This record gives sequence, structure tokens and C-alpha cells, in this order.
Amino acid sequence: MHLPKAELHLHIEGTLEPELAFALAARNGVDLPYADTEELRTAYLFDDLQSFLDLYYSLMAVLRTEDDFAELADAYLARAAAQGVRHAEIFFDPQAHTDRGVPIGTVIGGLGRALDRSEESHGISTQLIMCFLRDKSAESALETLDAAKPYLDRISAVGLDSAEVGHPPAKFREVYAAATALGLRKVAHAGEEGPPEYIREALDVLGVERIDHGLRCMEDPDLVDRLVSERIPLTLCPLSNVRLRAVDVLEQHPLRSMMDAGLLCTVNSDDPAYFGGYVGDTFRAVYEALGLDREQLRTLARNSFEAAFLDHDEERRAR
Ligand code: ES4
Ligand code: ZN
Repeated sequence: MHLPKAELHLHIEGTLEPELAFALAARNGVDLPYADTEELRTAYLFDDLQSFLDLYYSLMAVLRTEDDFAELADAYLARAAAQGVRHAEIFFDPQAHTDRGVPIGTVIGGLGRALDRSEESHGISTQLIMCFLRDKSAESALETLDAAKPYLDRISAVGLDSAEVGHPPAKFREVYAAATALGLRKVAHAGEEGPPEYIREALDVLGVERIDHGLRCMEDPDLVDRLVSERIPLTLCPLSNVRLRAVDVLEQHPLRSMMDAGLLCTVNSDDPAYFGGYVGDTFRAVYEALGLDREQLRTLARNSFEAAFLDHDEERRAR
């Protein structure tokens, strides 16, 4: 679907298509435990968030040089442009790279090179959101924030991702306070597999401006009222929810009732190489499965610009 839109929930490592994974593996002399792209695609059948994350982290072994990260980001931006994306706020997971010996400067340098060319090459304005892996310690997140200090002019916001249950937002209170002091904006994954209480904590303890996923708010009517009245955006990822079995089938996704409840919903692709579609494909899929009308699609596109970290001039240019 080619409606102009912003993408606000996109893990750049989750755009690693099997073909590029094999090309980078060959270039970098990395052995992949799959015979070919076909066999790798069959590994993309997940039971839950953890089984996805295991594959997601293991495939990152092919990403080693600045060129690799630049190529990854450029390939995503080209696909996104073809599906109407005008602005993208892109997550990256520095710890997933620094833990295997790739310096944070290599990661940010490579991504930054692709992002610097993006408006000219693809007509997409971009921002970077640095995510902390919540199944690692708060100390490790603080070290990552510290290591990112030379690159802060390239980073708009911090986020929180990876295995949610058992790693509540409050674990990262100090990290988010430090990020605030550095002038960074804040988002966090909450209510994907974790309970509604994690959404409250992300708002109250971390001070986030936007909730990534937030699906499980629907179990808590008082929380829904609050999200509506404070106009807190939710970056929903319906295809991800189906693949990771947060919902059984797309036809049962609560997007429609969430919009009807007055929530500021956006639709995003999360990890499109793994979950079966980029954001335009996702718009089309919810349009078909949930019987949304054109006006609701336009609302979702409008919401994506309202929820973006753009000022008014930038927003007008992007739309
Ligand atoms: C993620 Cl779908 C999802 N949830 C949490 N963390 C993630 N990292 C990449 N994709
Ligand atoms: Zn995500």
C-alpha cells in the first residue's frame, strides 16, 4: 500500500533478508548452519518471542563491517520507499554487536552512512533509536549509553527491546534518567508479551513518550482510558503479533477495537524479513483481514506522522 506514511517500529537487524545474510556470510567468511536461503526461510517458523530472538541474534554474526551495516540499512530504505515510507525512526541493538566484538562506532558509522544518503536516494527522512537489550543488565545498558556518547548527534532516542517477561521497565530507571539528562527522547517495548503493568511502568518510571506494541493494554480499561486521554502513541506490529503468536490469526488482531477505543494506533513492520512483510504489506494485510475502510487506513497513516519525533516543519515536508 503506497499511502505516504512514517515507520516508527522497525529493527534494522530485522530487515536482514536470507539472500543478504548469505551474501554477507560469504564475504566475511562466516559459516551459516543452513544449506541455502530456502532452508533458512524454513527456520523462520517461531513459537514465541524467545524462539524468534534466538535466530535473530544468531544471524547477526554475518554483520561485521561498516559496509555491511550500510548495505543492510540501504536495502531496507529502498524497500520502504517502494511502499510509501517517507520517514523512518529506526531501532538498532548495539549490544548485539558489541558483545561479539563489533565496535559501536562501526555499527553507527555504517548505519549513519546509509541514513545520510536516504533523503536524496530514497526520499525518506530518518532518525536512529538506540535500544537496550532488557534481558541484559542495567549496568550493561549504562556502559552502552556511555560508549554512544561520541555519536549522540546521530541518535534521537533510546528504546528497550528483547525478551520482555521478567525484565520490567523499572530495571532501567537509572539508564533512562541518564538518557534524559543527555537530551535523548524515550520509547520502550511494553505489553507485547508482558502485562499491562509494564506499560504503566514504562510511562511512570521511564517517562517514555511512545509505547512499542502496547497490545496488552486492552486487558486494562483504566490504562486504555489513560493512553487515550494522554494521547500516547502505540506502535503496533500486527504481522509480528501473528508470527510470534501474541494473537492466533490476523483476523483476531485487536487493532480495530483499539482504534475504536480512541487509541493513537500506528501500524509498523517490526522485523519485516522475519515476519512476512514490510509496512505497506502490513497495511494491506490489516485492510484485508480486519475489513478496515480507506478512511481508517488514512487515519493510521496520519497517526504515524503525529506520533513521529518530527517538528511541525519536518512533518509537513514528510507527509
Ligand atoms: C523484537 Cl518483536 C521484538 N520484540 C522485542 N524485541 C525485539 N527485537 C527485535 N524484534
Ligand atoms: Zn519490536
